[in-house]
Amino acid sequence: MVSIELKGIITKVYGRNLFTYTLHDGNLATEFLCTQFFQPGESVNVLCRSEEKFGRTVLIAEKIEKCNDIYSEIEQKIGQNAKLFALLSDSELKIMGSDFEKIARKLYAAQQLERFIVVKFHGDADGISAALILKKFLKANYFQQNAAIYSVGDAIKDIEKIGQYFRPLLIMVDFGSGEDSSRGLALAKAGEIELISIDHHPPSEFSVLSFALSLNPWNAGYEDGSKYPTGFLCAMLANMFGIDSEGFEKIACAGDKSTILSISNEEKNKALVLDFAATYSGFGNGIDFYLQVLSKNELFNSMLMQANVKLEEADRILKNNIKSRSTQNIEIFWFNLDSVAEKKEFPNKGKITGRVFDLVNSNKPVAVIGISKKTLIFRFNDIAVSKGIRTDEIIKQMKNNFSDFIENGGGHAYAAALRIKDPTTYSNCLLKFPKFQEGFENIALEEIIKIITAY
Ligand SMILES: [Mn+2]
Repeated sequence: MVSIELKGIITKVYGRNLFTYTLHDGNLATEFLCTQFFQPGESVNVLCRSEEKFGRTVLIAEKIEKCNDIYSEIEQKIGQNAKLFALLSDSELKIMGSDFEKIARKLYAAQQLERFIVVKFHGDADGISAALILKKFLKANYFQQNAAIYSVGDAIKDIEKIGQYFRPLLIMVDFGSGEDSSRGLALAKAGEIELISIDHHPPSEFSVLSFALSLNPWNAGYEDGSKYPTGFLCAMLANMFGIDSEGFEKIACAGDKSTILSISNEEKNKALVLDFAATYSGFGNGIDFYLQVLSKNELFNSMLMQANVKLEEADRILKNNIKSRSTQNIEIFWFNLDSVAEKKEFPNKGKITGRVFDLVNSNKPVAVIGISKKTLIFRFNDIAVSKGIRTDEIIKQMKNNFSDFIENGGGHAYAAALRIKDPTTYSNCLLKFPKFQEGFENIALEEIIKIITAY
């Protein structure tokens, strides 16, 4: 009789009275049988004997006991064993090489250890494309996140649902980096959910504290990290595993208007259809729906047609409603979003603001502001940004000047959004500033124009 000693993490268990376990020791996964019950994720020491059973050799535990938690040790060993391809040496993101490698090794180990992995992806063309690329090499539960913010409510739901699994891993794709997500993130972390961020939105110092790892070009000191969409980052990650991203990163670029890759009309249409489909798709939707949309010709074409009809309708209303003011430094355009945008309908406020931007953009500095009762949306051109007139800067100043009325806000240098509270609900404020009766959005607009023209 041969005795074998094993030490590692239990990754799988099934059976009833006689349990079949899979144990990973960092190099190998081994199966053994045992009558005692242990949870997946537990660190154990096992002494097994090998026996001929059911026509094959099986290992049966003679002695088994829990040992000190050796999870990190095993995770590291497995991660080191991952066979990865190096990032392309001519890649612009080469200086992020070690960030890519750390994430790749962590994901590989998580997968080998059968951890419970959840991928939450932003519900737009970039977020969806990124998740579709991840799905090619990462077995996980994929859920759509419609808001760009990871709220306290999101965190509590996650702790309730996924916190019960052993070492749950939550990957935030294309959202959750802003300061407005920091409280939700801190809560999820405290709830023992390990958090990974793959994103290209400027990260706030408070959010970063909650991430075990993050893959974000801003962290590597790029002046404009936003121009590398999340789908592009995921494609590079896939390549490290030798997986072909099949061009989804181009759809991501089309969706986020990034010019780092050349984009065909077909890819633009795909991005449009994904944005269209995501608008109508409920919270918590999985990812398979989008694969169907992209692969079924008739469905795809019908959605493309409807999206274009909606955009043309929006253009018609917008053309007569754009107001503008020119100064020496910049041309400012604004328009009322509420006249076009309908709740939960395509195009959403961000997309509409993008349309107006395309209509008025020129080779001079241009700032476009979409105004609605609760939200202000900004889209500035790169000439404005190069002069330091950045949407994220405007938002920072607005947060300072009107801290009582700004609910949250954030975004990239070229595009950002600000949510405002209704000041008419503050009676004190109305006494102090009777002008607020006319609507805060107008006062906010005046203030923003003041800030922009001061540059
Ligand atoms: Mn994006």
